[in-house]
Amino acid sequence: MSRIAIKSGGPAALPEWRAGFAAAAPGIEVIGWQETGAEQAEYALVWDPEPGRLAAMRNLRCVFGAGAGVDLITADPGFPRGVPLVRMAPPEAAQRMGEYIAWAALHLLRDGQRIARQEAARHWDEFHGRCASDLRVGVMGLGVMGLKAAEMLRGLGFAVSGWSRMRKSVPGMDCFAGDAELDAFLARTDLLVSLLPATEATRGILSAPLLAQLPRGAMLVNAGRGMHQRIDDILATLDSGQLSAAVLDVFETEPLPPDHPAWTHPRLTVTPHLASTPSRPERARFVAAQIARIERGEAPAPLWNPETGY
Ligand code: NDP
Ligand code: OXD
Repeated sequence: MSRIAIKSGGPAALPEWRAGFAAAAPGIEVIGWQETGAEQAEYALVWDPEPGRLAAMRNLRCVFGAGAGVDLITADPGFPRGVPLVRMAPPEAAQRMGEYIAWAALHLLRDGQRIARQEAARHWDEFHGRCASDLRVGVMGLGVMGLKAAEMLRGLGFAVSGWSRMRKSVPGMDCFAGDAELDAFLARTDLLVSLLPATEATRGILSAPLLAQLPRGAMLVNAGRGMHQRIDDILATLDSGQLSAAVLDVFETEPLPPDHPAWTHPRLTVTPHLASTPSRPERARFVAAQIARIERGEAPAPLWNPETGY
């Protein structure tokens, strides 16, 4: 029997993890992070392990990130580099992200904040806005999440382009690549969607100089990481009208402090890091399938790449 030690959701989440693994792979024993035997487990499923803790697990064969972004795991200077690190990627994760991005894009397109304000004031004003095909969406990051979001946005009729590190070829979509093509990508983007991973190259990328390259009145959605955005720049750019509206799901400090000005900005919609969290049974099924691959001698996927940092 294999053992998996879990640090995700705290002790209260353990019964659900246990039920998920019992259904997906009864041969895997689930051990809480603080329970006896956790240090001896062959597998770990973690969101934010304490520094040094994974390195102390001598039988460790594979680490599973509880999320797609594994930055809180790799931030540990003692992270055991020789052990494979698998990012969380059940099919439901990309689907959920696509749904969130589609919701955010439609919310911005149809001015959901104005609708909510009018409703609160019982004010009947039949305003009319743009159509999806009028809006050029640019997706930064064309990985598991970005490609699915782009596909779903195109299905809704948005004109979508994308930007990634290495060039992609996606039928029906203009694909830009690398720093050299960032300006051209931004210049044709009315709605910028950021689904980048947290790396040193992407830290603070959503700051005033980049936002200034968008057409005036452009809109922004960030569901990548809070470290990508300079929130003061975003608020100032909303005030100046360079950005007309934004939806942010992620923040440098989470939970966002109650007195943070982002909560009350009239053209900013804040969501509490909920863009895509697959259920525990969905994640248990995905991890169980990866463990089965490992135990058959096959490589799990998708693996975090220490060379690129994502
Ligand atoms: P992937 O690793 O699959 O994709 C990352 C994409 O970003 C790739 O297309 C990559 O380019 C591109 N990229 C990376 N660095 C650069 C760079 N310097 N310049 C241009 N492009 C770059 O990640 P996922 O799609 O699975 O997830 C993306 C992020 O979304 C996660 O890291 C996480 O932070 C966030 N996330 C947030 C969630 C939420 O609930 N808010 C839920 C899930 C994920 P290339 O293709 O060339 O390698
Ligand atoms: C993730 C997240 O990376 O939820 O999966 O942020």
